[in-house]
Amino acid sequence: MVDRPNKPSALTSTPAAPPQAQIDITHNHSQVSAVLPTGESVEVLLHGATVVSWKDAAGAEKLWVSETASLDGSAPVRGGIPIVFPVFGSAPDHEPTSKLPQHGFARNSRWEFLGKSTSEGSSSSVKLDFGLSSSSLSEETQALWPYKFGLLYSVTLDRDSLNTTIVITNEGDVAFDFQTLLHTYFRVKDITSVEVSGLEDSPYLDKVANSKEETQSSLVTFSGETDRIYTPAKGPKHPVVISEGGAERFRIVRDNLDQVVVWNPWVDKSAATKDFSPKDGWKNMVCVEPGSVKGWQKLEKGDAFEAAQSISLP
Ligand code: TA6
Repeated sequence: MVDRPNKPSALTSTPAAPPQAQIDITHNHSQVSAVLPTGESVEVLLHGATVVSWKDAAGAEKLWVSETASLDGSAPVRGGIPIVFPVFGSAPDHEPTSKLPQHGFARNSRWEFLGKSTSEGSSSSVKLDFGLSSSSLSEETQALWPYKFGLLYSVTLDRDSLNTTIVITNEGDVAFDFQTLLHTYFRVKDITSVEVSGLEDSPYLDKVANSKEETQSSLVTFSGETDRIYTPAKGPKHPVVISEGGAERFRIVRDNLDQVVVWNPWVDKSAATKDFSPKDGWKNMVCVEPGSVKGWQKLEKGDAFEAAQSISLP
C-alpha cells in the first residue's frame, strides 16, 4: 500500500459531541428548567407555561416575579412572562370572551411539556415546547369559550437572548376571534432611570387617562402609574429598547404582534394588588408586552396564527 504524505493518524476516538443543555423536570413535574453549558438558564412553570426565571451566565435574573406570586398553580403568576389568550384585559362588549377572566385562561391553565430540541450540533441554544388544547381545559372554561383550539408555545434560550413563540391553531369547525399578548415583567434596578425607545411618534391608548388617544413624542420615562397600549409606528421589526441610566438593558423585536403594552403599577396599584410584593417592587420592574390586542384576530377553521417576541441582551 502506498503511504500518502500527511496521512491523518487513525482517530483514537470519535470527536466528542458539543456539550448540550441540561434539561430537568422538577417540583413534582410542575416546572421545566434548562441550563446551557455556558451557565445561562430558564425556568418554566407548566402552570400557564409561565417563564418564571431567565438568568445570564453570571446568574443575574432578568425577569421580575413577585415574592408572593402563586407558583403552585392556584392563580396566574404575578411576574415572569404570563401568556395572555384569548382576550387581553376584559372585554364585556365582546360576547364570546365576555365571561372569561381578565387576560383569558391560558396563563391560568396547566400546560403540557412537549419536549426540547437543540439546534443541530450547537450547544448554544435550547428550545422547550409546551402545549395547551381546548380538550385540556376544565369543563367550566370550555363552557365559557366553546371553541376547539391548540396552542404551541416555544421558549428558546440562547446565550444572549430569549425568544418566546406562540402558535395558535383553530382545530374546530367554526372561526373564532382572539387577542394574545406576552406579558413580560422585566427586572430593572430603578424604574425612575428607565427609558423605553422605539415607540417615538407612535399612537397609544392611555389607560390611566380613560384610554385617551395620545401620540408618543419621545422616549417613554416613568414618574407615575403607566399603562399604555402602543401601536409602534415603525412596525414589529423595529426594536423596542429598555435602557437604564443610559445603558441598554433589553432589546425586543416582534413577529406578528402589532401592539406593545407598557405598564408600571407604581405605588397605589402595587399596594392594591394582593400578590404584588414587596410593595415597593414597582421600583424594580417594567412590563413591556408585545401583543395583538387592538381589535380581534379572526382565525378560520384549520388556520394557524404564529407570533413571537425575541429579547436580546446587550
Ligand atoms: O398589561 C397591563 C395590564 O393590562 C394592566 O392594566 C394591569 O391590569 C396588568 O395588566 C396586570 O393584570 P393582572 O390581571 O395580571 O393583574
